Amino acid sequence: MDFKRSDFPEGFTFGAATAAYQIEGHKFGGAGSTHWDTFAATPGNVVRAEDGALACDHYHRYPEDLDLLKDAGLDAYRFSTSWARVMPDGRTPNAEGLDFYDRLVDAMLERGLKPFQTLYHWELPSTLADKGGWANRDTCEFFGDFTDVITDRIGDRVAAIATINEPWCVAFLSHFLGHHAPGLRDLRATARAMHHIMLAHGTALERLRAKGMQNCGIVLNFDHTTPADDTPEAAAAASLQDAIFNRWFIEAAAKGAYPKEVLAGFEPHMPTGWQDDMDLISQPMDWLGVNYYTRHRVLHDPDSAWPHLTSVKGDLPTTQMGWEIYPSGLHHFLTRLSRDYVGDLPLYVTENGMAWDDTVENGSVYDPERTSFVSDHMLATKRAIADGANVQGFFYWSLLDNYEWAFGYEKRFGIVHVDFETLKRTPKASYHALKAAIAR
Ligand code: IFM
Repeated sequence: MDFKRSDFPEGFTFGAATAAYQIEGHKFGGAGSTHWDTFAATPGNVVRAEDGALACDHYHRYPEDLDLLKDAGLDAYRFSTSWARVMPDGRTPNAEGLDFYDRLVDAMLERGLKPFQTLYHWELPSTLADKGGWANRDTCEFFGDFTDVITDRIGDRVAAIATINEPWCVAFLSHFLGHHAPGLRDLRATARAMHHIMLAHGTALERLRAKGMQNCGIVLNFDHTTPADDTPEAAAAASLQDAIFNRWFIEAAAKGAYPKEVLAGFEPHMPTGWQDDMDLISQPMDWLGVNYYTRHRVLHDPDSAWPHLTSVKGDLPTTQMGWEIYPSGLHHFLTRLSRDYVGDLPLYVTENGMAWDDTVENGSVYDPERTSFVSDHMLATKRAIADGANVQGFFYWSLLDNYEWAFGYEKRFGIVHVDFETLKRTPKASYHALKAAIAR
C-alpha cells in the first residue's frame, strides 16, 4: 500500500466493518425472522434464494474474527446490533440476543478494539415489515424502543453509535427500485420511507441523548454523479440524481430541509405533517459516517417514470459488482460535506471497499486489485484531510466475505476470505498489506 499510519493525524482510527445479518447466522440465538428472510424466500429476489441463516457463523466464531481484527493492528470494529435478534417480533426483548451483544462488546474491549455500533443495518423484524415497515410511521417509535433496550445493555461500553446505515438503500433502493427488501416499486411507499427513515434517526438520537449518550451519528452513502454528455438535459438529470442520492439525507440531518427538486416528485405522497418532524431529524450529531464506493454517469430519460433518469456505462475499470473504481469521488464527498454541510464535525469513512472473484490457491488469496483499491482510497482521504476535511477514521468494508444481499454469497468484499462450505477464514494478501501499512 502507498500509505502508512503516520501519514494520518494522531489518533486516526483504522477499522473494518460488517453488519449483523450479513455475517452472524440469523438462525441462532432466538433471532426472529427479518424482512430479508422473507424477501430471499420469494423466488427471483436473491441469487440462488440465499439468505443469512448461517452466513459466516460469526455468532459462534466471533472470537476468531475479532482476533483477525486485532492481529491486523486495527483500532476499531464497526458492527451492527440486529433488531430482530434483540427483539425477535420487533417489540419483545430476547435475553439470548442481548447476551450475545454483551459478550461481543466485551470481547472487543478485551482485544483493545473500539466498538463502533450501528443500530440499524437492515435487520427489520418481519412482524414490523408485515405492518408496512418503513412506510408505517409506527416503525420509528418502535425503533426508538429498540434503541433503548440495546443501549441499556451495551451503551456503557460502545465507543460510537450510528443510528441508521445508508438510508438511501433503506428507502429508495428498497421501495422505488425494488432491489432490496421489501422489494417494492412504489412511489408512495418510497416517499414515506424516505421520510420515516430520517424520523427513525431523529427518534433514536433523542432516546440516546436522554440516556446521556455521546458520540452519536448517522452513516450515509454517497455516489459520485456526473452527466454522461454535454447537454443541459444530462446536467439537469445529474443534478436531480445527486439531490435524491447525495443531498436528501444530509440536508435533512444538517439543515432540517429536503431538496426542493426531489420534494416536487414526492410531495403528493409524503406523510401528513412531515414538516413538523424536521427539528427532531436535524438535532446536532457528534460525527457523520461516509460510505463511498463508486460513481455513476446519468442521462435524462423522458420515456421512463419520474425521476426520468438512466445510467450510462462508464469507461473506468470496474469491480466484481460492475462498479467503476473512482477514488477521487471520495475526496469530492469528504471535502464537499465539510464545506457545504458539516464544517468541522468529525467525519469517518465508515465503508469503502471492493468485491472481487477471489479464490484460495495453495492456502493464499492473491488480490492485488483490492490492495490498490484501498491504497488509492486512503490516499484520496489523506488529500481530503490536507484540504481541510476533519476525517478521523477509515473502515474497510468488509472484514469478511459475506452475504451481499440480493447477490447472495457471490460477491466477495472481504480482506478475509470465507469458504462458505467449511466457514474457514483465510486472510487475503490485501489483509496483510493493510496490516503492514498501518504498522508503519
Ligand atoms: O454490503 C453492503 C453493506 O451492507 C452496505 N454498504 C454497501 C456494501 C456493499 O454493497
